[in-house]
Amino acid sequence: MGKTIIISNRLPVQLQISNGRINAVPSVGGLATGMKSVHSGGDSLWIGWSGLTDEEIPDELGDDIDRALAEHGSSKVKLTAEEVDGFYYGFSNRTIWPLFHYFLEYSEFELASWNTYKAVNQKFADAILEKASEDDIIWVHDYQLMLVPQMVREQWPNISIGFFLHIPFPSFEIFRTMPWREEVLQGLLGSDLIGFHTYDYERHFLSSVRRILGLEVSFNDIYVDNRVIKVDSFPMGIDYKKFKNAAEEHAQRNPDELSELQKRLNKHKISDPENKFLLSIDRLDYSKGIAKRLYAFEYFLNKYPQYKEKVRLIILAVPSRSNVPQYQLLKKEIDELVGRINGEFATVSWTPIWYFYRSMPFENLIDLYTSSDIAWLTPLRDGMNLVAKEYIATRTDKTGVLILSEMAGSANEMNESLLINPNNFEQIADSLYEAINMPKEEQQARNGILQKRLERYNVEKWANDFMNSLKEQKDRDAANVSSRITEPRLNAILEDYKKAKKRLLFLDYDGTLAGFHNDPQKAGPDKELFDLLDALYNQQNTTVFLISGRDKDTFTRWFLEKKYNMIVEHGVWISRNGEDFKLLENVKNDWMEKIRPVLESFVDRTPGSFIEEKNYSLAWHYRKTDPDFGNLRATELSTVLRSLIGTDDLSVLNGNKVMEVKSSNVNKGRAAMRMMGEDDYDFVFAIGDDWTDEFMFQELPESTVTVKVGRQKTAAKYFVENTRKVRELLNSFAKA
Ligand code: GDG
Repeated sequence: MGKTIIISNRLPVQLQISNGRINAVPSVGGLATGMKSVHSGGDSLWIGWSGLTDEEIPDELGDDIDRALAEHGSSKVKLTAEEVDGFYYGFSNRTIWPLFHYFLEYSEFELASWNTYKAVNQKFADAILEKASEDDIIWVHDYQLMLVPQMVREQWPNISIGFFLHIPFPSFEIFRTMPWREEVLQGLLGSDLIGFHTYDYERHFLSSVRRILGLEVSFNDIYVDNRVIKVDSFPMGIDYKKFKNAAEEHAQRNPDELSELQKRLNKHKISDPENKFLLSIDRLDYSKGIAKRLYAFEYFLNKYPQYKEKVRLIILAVPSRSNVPQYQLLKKEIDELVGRINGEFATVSWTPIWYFYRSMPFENLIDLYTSSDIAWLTPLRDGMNLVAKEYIATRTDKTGVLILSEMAGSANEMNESLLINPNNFEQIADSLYEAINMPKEEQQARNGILQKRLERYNVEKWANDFMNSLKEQKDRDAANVSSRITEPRLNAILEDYKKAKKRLLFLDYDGTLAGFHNDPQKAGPDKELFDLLDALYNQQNTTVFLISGRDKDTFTRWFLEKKYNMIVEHGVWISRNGEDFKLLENVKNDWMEKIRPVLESFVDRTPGSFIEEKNYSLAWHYRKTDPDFGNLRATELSTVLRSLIGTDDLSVLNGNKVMEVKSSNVNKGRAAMRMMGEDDYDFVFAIGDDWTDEFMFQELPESTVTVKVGRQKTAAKYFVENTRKVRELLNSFAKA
């Protein structure tokens, strides 16, 4: 087992240079704490940017910095000021951050910063390739590094990579506006496991993967060529004990041990015990909805004037990204709003808002959490929001009310709080009223449940769950790989092939010999395929059948003059040596008149779908429809058809983006078995990609070499990844 490598934009330590000496101080942020169980001992390495640009690091201190970082299991990626500008302040925070938080109007699509983002992601990937090895486990964090997984995968195909996104993943409608959406998705798909805070972000991501890349998704697995990528939600928790213990310790302090801030807070409490403190803590970021909260506070004071002089709003806005223009504008807006509201409502003995624009030490954070009767957190969008969880963890006597925006990821797990829509001032004002008047018992009942949950699913559990899931995914992959046609396995198959006296091959066409096309008529054979089939067809002692669900007219056009053996419409028709197609099965088609109008009504209601009419079957194709809508309609159609056909001799086949109605006595397995019975074959081979090919895999005898194209569940013995690999395999037969 290798090491664990963690990669994030920033390292979990801060560098301080004083008097030419370097000091590395561990950061106290949630991520750094959460990763403690993963990043410990000598078995892990954290790679990230140190926070100092190349220009800020004196040449002579380079080695000292590396040594200081190494003491904390960290290693730095060097970035110039220009790179930080384009990569961090540019693409990360002026494109991805606003877009992923639904602030479309703030998103800038600048080619130059995208290029810097790519180049810097490559630097991070290179740092991994330099410091890690292929048997290590890599965990990449957050939106600044979305291209890193694929960059590493290209060099190390078998490496285990997990990615966690700490911010929301937006709906497809938002994500699709980004010019480089394909590259970003491809970058992420270099991972084995992709984690999000909530199921909503997960399904938005899967929807983009299907719609933008057209990839096959089954539940939360994505199939990409030879890999299966798992997508899951892991709601991040907090270091519960740390906050609980700090609050307990805080409660036991002597008055003279209290911080200045706490002393001041207490003074106000004592002078007016009825007065309620409302607390708002966030980084100063437009996604946090601070300005809107101020407007809502004004609305509340007007709606419930009896609370003038009875409530006080404490706002801690932590400076953030202050060289991005949007943040400067926001700061100005908030400064002015606080001034205006205080000006409007203040009395000689009361200032409604206390506003702090700074970062406070941990101790003061605890002062604020423990002193506030209500935590009022109303982000417009927030990946998770840890402040909400921290507030609850510090409420040692279980009192206190949390008012939380339903747009925060944490709202999913904090149902016992008062959930609000941050745009609904009426609801917010009423929730503040409810919070102020909530009986103590009710507060304690709600918080008791919340605390239990937060204590159990803490940040350590979050990190361990993610790592375990990543390891499981690798094991699952290894188990799957056991059915891959490896070099030795191929050699063994080829030996049998050569030794055989009579060989019989069944080759499915669409998705096997040729890739899919939105218009099935355009997916015709190419020169390379003809050459391959000619070579097989001309081989001694070899009978080759193209076996397909296609109609006979198309195959007549494509292949008849080649004289290949063909079975079409799943086994209704057969043609050998260039003869016209003959019926292989006795089938009826008088049912079509009844079923066609049903399919037509589905075509009318499902844009992009169409009917393919064959002699003895009707197929409803939906490859070109919206994937979710298509699947929904397919399920609906399946139910309608099943109730219609009842006990008739018809069956409904669910193929790859096609649903086909046909006689139930026809399928590829039955047809293949009939061909087998015609001679004494000692090497039988069947290959196909779709559900309809499973009939062959199931019905042909055990000794058959059955091969599935793709990684879906199958009765076949082996799999190959894609049509290119199919052709390689058949080429090796042709040369045997
Ligand atoms: C991103 C996502 C997601 C705040 N002020 C001070 C201070 N803090 C600490 C809090 C808390 C953290 O900062 C803030 O975390 P949040 O989760 O609330 O928000 P973001 O910084 O936007 O984090 C977010 C998170 O990543 C994790 O995945 O939840 O949605 O946006 O821990 O305690 N700490 C100190 N002084 C302060 O003034 N010491």
